[in-house]
Amino acid sequence: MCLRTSSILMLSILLPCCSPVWGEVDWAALLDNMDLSRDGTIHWHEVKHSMGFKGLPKDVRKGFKEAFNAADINNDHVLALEEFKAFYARTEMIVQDRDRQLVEQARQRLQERKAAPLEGSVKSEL
Ligand SMILES: [Ca+2]
Repeated sequence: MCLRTSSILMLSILLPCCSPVWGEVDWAALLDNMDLSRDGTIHWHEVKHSMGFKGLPKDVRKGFKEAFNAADINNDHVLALEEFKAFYARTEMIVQDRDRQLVEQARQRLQERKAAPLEGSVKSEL
C-alpha cells in the first residue's frame, strides 16, 4: 500500500464524512472539519471525538495521543495546520506498523500450528 493510499485510509478512519478519495488532500478543510471549537486549531479532545477514533484498538489510540504530543512542536496543547499534517503522518506510521505486526503475528501462529503436529509426534515416540 502506498503512503498516499494509506493516508487517505487514515483520514477515512477519523473523518469518514469528508476524506478526499481522489485528488489533493485539502488539509485546511480537514482541520476545519475536525475543529469543533472553531478556533483554527485541533485539541486532543477533538481528535478523540472524531468519528472512528473510539473504534480503534487501545494501543493505537495511545499511539495517537503520543503522536499528538510529538506533533505539538510549540507545546501549546493544540495543533495548528503544519502540526496537524505532522500528526497525520505519525498516525499513518502507527497504523502501518500495527498492520505489519498483525501480519507477523498471523505468520508466527501459522508456523506454530504447522510445527505443533511434528512436536506431538516426536513426544509420542519418546
Ligand atoms: Ca501546537
